Amino acid sequence: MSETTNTIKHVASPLARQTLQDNELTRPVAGVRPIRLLPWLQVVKIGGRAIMDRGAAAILPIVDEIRKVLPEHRLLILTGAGIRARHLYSVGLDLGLPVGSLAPLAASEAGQNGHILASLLAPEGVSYVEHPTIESQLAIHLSAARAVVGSAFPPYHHHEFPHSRIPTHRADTGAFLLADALGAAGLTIVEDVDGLYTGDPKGPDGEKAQLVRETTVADLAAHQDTLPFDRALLEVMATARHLEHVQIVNGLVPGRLTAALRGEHVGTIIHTGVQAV
Ligand code: GWN
Ligand code: ATP
Repeated sequence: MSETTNTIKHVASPLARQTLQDNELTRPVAGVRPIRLLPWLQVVKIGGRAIMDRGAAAILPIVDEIRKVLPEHRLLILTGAGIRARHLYSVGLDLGLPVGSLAPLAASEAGQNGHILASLLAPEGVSYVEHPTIESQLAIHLSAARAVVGSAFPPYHHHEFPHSRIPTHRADTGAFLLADALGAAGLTIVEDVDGLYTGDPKGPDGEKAQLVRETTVADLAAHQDTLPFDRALLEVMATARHLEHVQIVNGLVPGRLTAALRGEHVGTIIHTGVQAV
């Protein structure tokens, strides 16, 4: 063996000699808070079913609102999948397709909604950017434009967890994972209701449902009723690294998104499990 080979074989690394399974051992190296990649970024998730499926009546006012806030904020706007994905789930499930086949098909519907929204914002210099571009070239795109649009759906594809027949990691979860990974300044989830209620306000007992102005992810873990977002969002919020809260707002009420981006409390604020590490 030559000297050179020996040197290469003995690359010094504090993690080389220990299992990566033991948090106690890895903490000195892995326990530091990650850096914020884009600390000035505001992420906005636009509901597929709540906003995009309603067509012009809901989309055009939101486009107008986004246009007006562009001088104040740099935005990553992410769209959900909506009704076409639900139709796809029902056809796919009827045919027995596995969840890993349904996930990318549903994701493509979120992308389509993003393309629609980006087209309407094109005069402002806004474009749809692909998943790989978000991954590696978001900074340069946001240096050229005040905002870009992308798909909120996380590209788990055939890696989607098989514990449910319907993909568990959908657009709300994808938007949060991305915003937290980027170390963004905030995430606003735009729905068609004023926020999170004690039960579905549009359900059979809707009139009994009360708006929850502020809550924590820990309290919501015990919430047995339906939610206006993917349940998996609670899991990822519990392990957040940067985002201290998200706000859910009603995108059908003009001005709510603008107010939320300015830090006003106009919907439901959910505090995450973020803590100093
Ligand atoms: O197609 O609308 O990105 O940004 O999860 O993968 O299923 O793809 O499988 O860069 O990589 O349909 O083709 O499609 O929505 O996701 O994109 O137009 O490989 O720009 O090619 O991670 O957009 O698309 O659906 O987001 O959510 O070509 Mo689409 Mo989506 Mo485009 Mo993307 Mo998936 Mo790519 Mo991807 Mo696939
Ligand atoms: P996607 O982007 O994935 O297409 P979305 O975010 O547009 O979805 P939905 O998944 O339809 O929207 O979620 C919003 C709906 O959730 C509301 O219109 C409301 O009827 C329903 N909902 C269910 N439970 C609740 C709850 N506890 N509080 C508020 N809304 C609820």
